Amino acid sequence: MMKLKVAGMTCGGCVKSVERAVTAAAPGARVTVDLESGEVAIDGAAAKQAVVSAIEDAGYDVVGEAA
Ligand SMILES: [Cu+2]
Repeated sequence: MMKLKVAGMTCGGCVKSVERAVTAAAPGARVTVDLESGEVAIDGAAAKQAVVSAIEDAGYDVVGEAA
């Protein structure tokens, strides 16, 4: 389980974009996005660098790992 703190998500559309980006970078992983806290949880096999790049390519900023 990896948890990232992502800045720039403001609505349900952003949540969907991030979910899509992470799913594309980590096929088979389960993605949970908490819009309020800006936390993106990824459950399953995922390469952190690939996931971070995918989120940033989608237009959001990964600001760190969530506790
Ligand atoms: Cu949005």
